Amino acid sequence: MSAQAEAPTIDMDNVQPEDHPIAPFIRMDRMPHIWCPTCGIGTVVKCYAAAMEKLDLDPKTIAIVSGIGCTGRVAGYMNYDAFHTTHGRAIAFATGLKMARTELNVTLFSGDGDLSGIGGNHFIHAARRNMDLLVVLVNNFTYAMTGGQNAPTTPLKAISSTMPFGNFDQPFNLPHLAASCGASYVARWTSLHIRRMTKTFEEAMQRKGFRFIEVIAPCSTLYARRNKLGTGLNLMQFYHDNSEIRHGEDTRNVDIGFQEKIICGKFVDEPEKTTYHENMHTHYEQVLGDKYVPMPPEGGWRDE
Ligand SMILES: Cc1ncc(C[n+]2csc(CCOP(=O)(O)OP(=O)(O)O)c2C)c(N)n1
Ligand code: SF4
Ligand SMILES: [Mg+2]
Repeated sequence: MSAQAEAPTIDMDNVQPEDHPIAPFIRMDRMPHIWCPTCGIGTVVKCYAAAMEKLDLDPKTIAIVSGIGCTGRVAGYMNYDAFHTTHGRAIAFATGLKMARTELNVTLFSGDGDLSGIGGNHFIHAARRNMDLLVVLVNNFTYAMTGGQNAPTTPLKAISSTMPFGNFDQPFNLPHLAASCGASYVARWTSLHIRRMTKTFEEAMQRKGFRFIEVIAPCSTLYARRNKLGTGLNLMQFYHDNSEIRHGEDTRNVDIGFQEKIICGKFVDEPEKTTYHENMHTHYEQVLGDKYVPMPPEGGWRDE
């Protein structure tokens, strides 16, 4: 027998969708999904599922929340308790869920428009409170689902359906927005960084507080085509050639310019930073002493 184990052979003629390694994490009855070929949103789902496979957490302790948009569809495809909420209200909904069911590990997936446009106010306050939520924002530089309008993330000079002569409206630097408001974990990857993104999801799931992960994944159909950036493969090549990993970089330096270098990495990681719930309990214990009855009780409401 050779020292190296033989690789299992796959009978390609009889492979079923259910044989895919991430199938247990996906609602396979909802396939095919709505996303365009080469869209990066599916890659984000794949990386999250791969992280969940490694973590092997009790599915009953997981909840997924999304707003509205192409990215907002993620909640409907994940095989967990999931909530497809209204446009811009994913963080507000997730905050309420976490307040009532503290034992849940709540992950949000939503778009740049949903979370930083109409939902921007909820974003800054949840980060300020270090609310215990994992927020995955797919930044495709546009309002994709509604036709490629200018978003608060559209790079200067980029063309959108509402800025046909190029954008002059200063975009957000989202990692800096999150970090400056108080998020305890901030990272950015592109949809090319499959392994790093998966590891970041794995790590962030085990942290507490407001954890913000931005994934750059330009909409190939509306943003890339309109800006003549080529196919999905060209976008991957661009990320390959123009991403620079700078862990711990000051978030003031991670702005994104049109077709300019994309700074990626883990920028903030403060595992000891206290969360909203911890601050609340500490405060009431101090001011009320024995009279304080934590609600919900420690460990949450869950009954087996
Ligand atoms: C209150 C409200 N306003 C507007 C809309 C229309 N709408 C649906 S999705 C969307 C934009 C979504 O953009 P983004 O969050 O970036 O998601 P993407 O489609 O780019 O993934 C808008 C404006 C809506 N559904 N509800
Ligand atoms: S329109 Fe853009 S963001 Fe939406 S699925 Fe297609 S490529 Fe993805
Ligand atoms: Mg978008």
